[in-house]
Amino acid sequence: MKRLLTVALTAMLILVLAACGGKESEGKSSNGDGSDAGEEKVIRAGIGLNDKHPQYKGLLKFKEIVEEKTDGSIKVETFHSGQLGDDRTMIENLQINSQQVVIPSTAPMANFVPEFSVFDIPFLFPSEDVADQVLDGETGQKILDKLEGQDLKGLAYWENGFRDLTNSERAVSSVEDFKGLKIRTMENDLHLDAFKELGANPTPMAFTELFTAMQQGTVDGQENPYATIYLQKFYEVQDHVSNTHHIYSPFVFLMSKTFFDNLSEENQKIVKEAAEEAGKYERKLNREANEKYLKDLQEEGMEFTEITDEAREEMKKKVQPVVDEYKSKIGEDIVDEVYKAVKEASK
Ligand code: KDG
Repeated sequence: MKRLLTVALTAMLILVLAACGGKESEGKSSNGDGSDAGEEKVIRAGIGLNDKHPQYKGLLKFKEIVEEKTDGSIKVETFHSGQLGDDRTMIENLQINSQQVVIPSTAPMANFVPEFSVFDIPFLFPSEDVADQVLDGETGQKILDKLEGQDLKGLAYWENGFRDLTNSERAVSSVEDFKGLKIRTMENDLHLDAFKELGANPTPMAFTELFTAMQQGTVDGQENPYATIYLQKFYEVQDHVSNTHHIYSPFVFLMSKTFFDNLSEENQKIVKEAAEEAGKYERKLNREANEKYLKDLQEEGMEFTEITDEAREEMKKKVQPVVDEYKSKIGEDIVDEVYKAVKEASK
């Protein structure tokens, strides 16, 4: 009798262990039958911007679609304002699957996949429409695919937008006015070198540290789209805004590759399509926001300086040596391919 009991207990133990062990490492779906049925999964999704920003509204849309289409078997927990860390930290969280989604700008992504800097070449995209065509096209996908080697899955491109300069020192209307301005840039060498070439004194810094740095005067200024400048209340610590539109910043919707690979094909399709659909929604909200907020910034007392086409052309010429230098660092082929795609899409 005792022997029988031992055998039964051992068998049950093996069964339980097999069931637990398989959950994480087995790859495609835990039930081995291609479905995740009965298995609840949680996506922890974090961003750097606050809950007023179109990026967060887009994330709530992603949550809504995923939870609806999976009948709640995949839950999405959302965190804003850098609650899970700055962009670099959150990207590293994805690599160890302690977080499952983050949506950073392409600029900090270049520290993980250098080719992402191609999208941060100053004055590359003439419009949002051209950017959409290139990013959602073959070239955009080719660069997303390079993330696999970093244990990251790129599911879609969202929009941060055209970046404009603000500062607390003086109105900036030409290259000369950049001279000696202490500008915070994102953690991206191309951004840093471009602002150095313009004569400014740039500092790379995480977004989570930016407001305090401006408040304490550690930096004189920064550059972001109007929606971010307004919704993050930068007008409380900045006096001047110029429509430099010097770089179009895409966001990249990233997922942990381990988490993605552990989903059934059906759920992989759902999260991919949800990221794309919510991305289109976010872009629309973001463009309406950027339209609206320049006026609101002026109502909050910021002085707006219109950059003339000549002055913008002067800036473009001034940073060209840096762009030429980065062509080889990013990869000649991919840079040529993106310029060709921009030309094509601009027709
Ligand atoms: O959530 C995204 C932000 O963390 C960041 O990418 C915003 O454009 C940005 C910046 O200036 O850091």
